[in-house]
Amino acid sequence: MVESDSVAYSCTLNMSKYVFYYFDTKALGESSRLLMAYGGQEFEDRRHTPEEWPAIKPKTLYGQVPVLEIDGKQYAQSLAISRYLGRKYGLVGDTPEDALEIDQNVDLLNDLRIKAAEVHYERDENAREARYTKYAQTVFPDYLEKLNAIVIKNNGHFALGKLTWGDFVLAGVFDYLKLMLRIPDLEKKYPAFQTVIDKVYSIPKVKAYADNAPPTVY
Ligand SMILES: N[C@@H](CCC(=O)N[C@@H](CS)C(=O)NCC(=O)O)C(=O)O
Repeated sequence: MVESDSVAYSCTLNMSKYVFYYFDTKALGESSRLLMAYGGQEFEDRRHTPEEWPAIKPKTLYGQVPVLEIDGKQYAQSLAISRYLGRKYGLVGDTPEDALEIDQNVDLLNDLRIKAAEVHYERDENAREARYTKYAQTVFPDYLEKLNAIVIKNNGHFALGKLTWGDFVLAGVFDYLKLMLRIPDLEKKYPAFQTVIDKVYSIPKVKAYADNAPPTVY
């Protein structure tokens, strides 16, 4: 391969166009945004307003966001997208069992997220408050204790004792979890979680993205 060929090849490799569709929140979208920042992947960060959403929804793959569009093809499901980016950037460990360990921990966190969402998005106020009281006494503490133990065992990471895409999922969804769990000082109650968040946000490319991202509550 002559030098001019190799330049043309590397340009072709880097030319994929990434567009990320989500709302103007971190919630289920931030882990993928953080991972793209980590990987140095330029992406168009489309943040839809609730008013725009009804017109966008039918054009998305499964009627939901986040969606990552790569060269015009859409991919859905927040964790699948983050796992894909993790694999792309060498953040899935070295063996299938490593990848399994990350997946199991991410799925545990996602189970908690789904339980919290069951409460948060319940429209009937009485049902919502009754379920919150029940889950806050039993379900939430049990998940939080397990997740906390995982991070302590992994030296301030979410799996494998080192940086993986799981760390980005925990860091990205944390503010959303705090809101839905109604625990604004969650990181004070479980300082291990803050360690994961700090490790992710102190990576220079991630920090540069976060410093320039629109501020959002969750
Ligand atoms: N399992 C999906 C859930 C996606 C999801 O619930 N997206 C919400 C926003 S967080 C959404 O698109 N809501 C608008 C709607 O369903 O119309 C994922 O992880 O990506």
